[in-house]
Amino acid sequence: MRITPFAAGLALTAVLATGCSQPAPSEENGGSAAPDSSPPQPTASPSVTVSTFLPPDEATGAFTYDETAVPPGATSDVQVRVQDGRTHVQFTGTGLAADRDFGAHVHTRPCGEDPADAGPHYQNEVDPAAAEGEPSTDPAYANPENEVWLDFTTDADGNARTSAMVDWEFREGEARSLVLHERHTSTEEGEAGSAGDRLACVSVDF
Ligand SMILES: [Cu+2]
Repeated sequence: MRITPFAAGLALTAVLATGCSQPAPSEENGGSAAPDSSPPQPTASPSVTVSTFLPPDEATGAFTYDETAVPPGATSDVQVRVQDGRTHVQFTGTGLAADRDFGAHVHTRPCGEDPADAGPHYQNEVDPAAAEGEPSTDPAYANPENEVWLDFTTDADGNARTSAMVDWEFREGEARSLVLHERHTSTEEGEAGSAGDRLACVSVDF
């Protein structure tokens, strides 16, 4: 059987109909037909670490030390993107305690069964006064420009997304975890950078 002009016309109509099933720009923009004026997205693709929090005796990548604040099964998605000498870190959590404040920082060592295993905060310029067991509390060094702070508050469903941007890059192999703490991070002299107990930890090779 040969394809009649009529049949070809039907086929073309079907293709056009399929094309029209894509969301029209006016739907995406909430009814406005104005062109999208946002700048182009960065081309550097992020490195992504997705983990599920588990108790220390079962965990490999993501440890919970407080199962009320971070129940087993809660998830972590950490995305890191480096561009033009700047580093952008984004954390997305699900299944966490609802409507709760958390402190969060990038730490130097991988997580372990002991919350202390993650070591101190990663600092771009390392505080010369800090020592093993005596973390930096000098606001000149323990601040969100010299460290990566990702403090957040969960919503009513226990979800959160937070991000930070610093104008430097991690030294390779020296930033190995993201630690979640019991409260938002202090900025005061003598306790800058402290955020209470370590509730959970995600190993990330930043
Ligand atoms: Cu911390």
